[in-house]
Amino acid sequence: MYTPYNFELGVDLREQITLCDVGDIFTIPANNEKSFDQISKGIAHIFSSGAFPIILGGDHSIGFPTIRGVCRHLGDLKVGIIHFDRHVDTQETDLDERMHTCPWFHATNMANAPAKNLVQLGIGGWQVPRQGVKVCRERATNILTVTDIMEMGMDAAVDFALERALDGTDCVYISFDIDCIDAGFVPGTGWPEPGGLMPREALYMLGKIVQNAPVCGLEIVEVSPPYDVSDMTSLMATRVICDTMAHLVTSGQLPRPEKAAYIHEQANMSVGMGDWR
Ligand SMILES: [Mn+2]
Repeated sequence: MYTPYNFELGVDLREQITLCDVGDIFTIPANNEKSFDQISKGIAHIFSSGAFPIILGGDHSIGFPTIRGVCRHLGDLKVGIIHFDRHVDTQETDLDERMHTCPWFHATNMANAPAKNLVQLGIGGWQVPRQGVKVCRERATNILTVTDIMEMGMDAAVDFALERALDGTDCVYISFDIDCIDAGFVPGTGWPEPGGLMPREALYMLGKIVQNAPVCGLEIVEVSPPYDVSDMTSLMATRVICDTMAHLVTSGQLPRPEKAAYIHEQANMSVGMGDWR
């Protein structure tokens, strides 16, 4: 469905960067904690190689182990998280497990990923668990609802997101839950929520953020092809991925002549993984 060329951005991905699909990380769906360790190890390996990681979920539980893999190679530097979603995903557990409602509780427990640098865009509607809202208040995360974004305007929302995510950090990780977009455009997801962002609004803000921040990774989650209609959700996710790569090219972040300065060769062993037992 896609060509490697984008007319508006003047980018041909296949000409301008080297792409590699490294395949799937081996997970055990019935064992979240073991799967988290597998994911962190995989991401740490790819991130420390100097490649720009783009991770395709999977549900949003992967947000914690992906960030943990990045943090493992940040030394004592810090990462801001920009999180597109309708849901806050900040509660400690769900049915006594760490799962799709919980990534940012655990990610922001790591010294490399402070809660004050977590920016949550598009939150709202009738599916935001109150346990998570309590955590957002306690940790003072930064939330803009769809109405906030409409009222302040997208450029101001982007400025806010960049200011908060980059305050004292060295790079920004983008976590894009497809359900941040209005359910009418993304039926192929587990928790479709009416009243979300329009596709062009999400792509506009994503593009401005990528152009103006040192982005260290992207994940796109909650795309469920079995629930999809005419592949429209998958097509939207593909745009998020391809647009991000193109904006990384136009902003000079890719290709990388050398490893980004924030990537530490040496693993920070205090960032635990492999500790599921
Ligand atoms: Mn969500």
